[in-house]
Amino acid sequence: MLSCQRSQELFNESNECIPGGVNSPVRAFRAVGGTPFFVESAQGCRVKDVDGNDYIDYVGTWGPAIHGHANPEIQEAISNALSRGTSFGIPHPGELTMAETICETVPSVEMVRMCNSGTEATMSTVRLARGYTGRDKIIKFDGCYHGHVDSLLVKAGSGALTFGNPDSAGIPSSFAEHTIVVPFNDREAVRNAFEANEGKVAGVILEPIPGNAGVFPPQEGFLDFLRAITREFDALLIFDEVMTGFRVSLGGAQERYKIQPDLTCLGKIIGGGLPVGAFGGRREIMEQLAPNGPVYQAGTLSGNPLAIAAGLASLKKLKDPEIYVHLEDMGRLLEQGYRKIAAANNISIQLQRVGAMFCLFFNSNPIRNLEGAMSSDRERFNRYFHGMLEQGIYFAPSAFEAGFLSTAHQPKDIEATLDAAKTVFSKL
Ligand code: KE4
Repeated sequence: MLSCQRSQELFNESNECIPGGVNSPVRAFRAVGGTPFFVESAQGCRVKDVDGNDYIDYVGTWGPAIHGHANPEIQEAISNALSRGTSFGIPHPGELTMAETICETVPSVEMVRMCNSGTEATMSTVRLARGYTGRDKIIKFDGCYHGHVDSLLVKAGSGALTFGNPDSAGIPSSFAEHTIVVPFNDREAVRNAFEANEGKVAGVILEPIPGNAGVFPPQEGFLDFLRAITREFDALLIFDEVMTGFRVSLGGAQERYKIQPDLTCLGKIIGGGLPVGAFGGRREIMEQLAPNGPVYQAGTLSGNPLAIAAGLASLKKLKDPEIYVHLEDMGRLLEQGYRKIAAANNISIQLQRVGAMFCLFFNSNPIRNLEGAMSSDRERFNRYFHGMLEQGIYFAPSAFEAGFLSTAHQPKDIEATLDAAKTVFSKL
């Protein structure tokens, strides 16, 4: 049994002055039960908690840590930037370098604006799409999570879904009425939504590979269909690549699936672990942004020099193609191992993976949308989660999240994870 006395003490005290004791709901372990551990330090693919327990980490601070924790080159980049100041609110050369890097790397992006979170990025692209098209309605997919944006917290995934509350309180119905929600991978539902709202849809926003209700990849041709139907109805196609950007390939899902969206949202990996977001796309759309155009968007810390330095160091390392070969190799090793263990224990699982993002559903059917994800065995997942934690393996504390591999995960770490899974599955 893991000792968690200090974490428990810190959690009890935190609950007195932080809602739920956490600064982001999914960290609270509410879905899986128990008390979250408090981290002391992190290094490579491992995190250590305040009670001295050590875990192989498959959350990776929810995606940014693609090079593992405390990566020396990223730390050195931050340290060098730190010596020149922490924030200017004045243009600095790093912002140009970051913009050029994103434009050179993400196929559809001709111009980009930095911000401070994925939520800001998606919020801004929705406003920009509405400002550019003069239309109000947005189509999204149930189970997709685009941050805590008022108009997008409708049938959302991630923490909203985890707590069985995909629609948040505090959002006026006048906001939500402009948001049309359809099932992912459902072409007929998308066409019906467009035909029922002819001339009113500003854009379709999606996670090209949904990772906030577990992971369910787009079915063959679905993204091509969305590209075509948005053009047919003069609406914009918005890829929320906050999670998939630089994760599933250097150019993100749009490079992997060879689709050119009109706008792209980014975050996580491009900040190297520091607060960041970005959004970009076609020049004629981006030029609508203040100060050039009528769509206002701003941010005190946008383009922060420390986040830019950490992000550039992270992206520079990703230019080595061997990185994605390694991530794929580790992902395949994990996936194949889990399938063998589940079969040996006669347990039905769907291990759904695209490159270095994956999830485990306890389900006998492939998962293609939120309805499928919700039909999975959550109680069994929760027993699995705690069993693995006891064995020193940390996965996301929710059946409706993704797992992430990093370049710091080596075969020995995957083997240790599979050994733990053998023990846990035998008791599930
Ligand atoms: P942030 O505002 O949390 O930086 O990004 C929001 C966001 C936008 N789009 C996608 C596809 C995302 O996955 C996210 C945030 N992801 C969650 C994990 N599922 C962040 C973890 C959390 O909320 O604490």
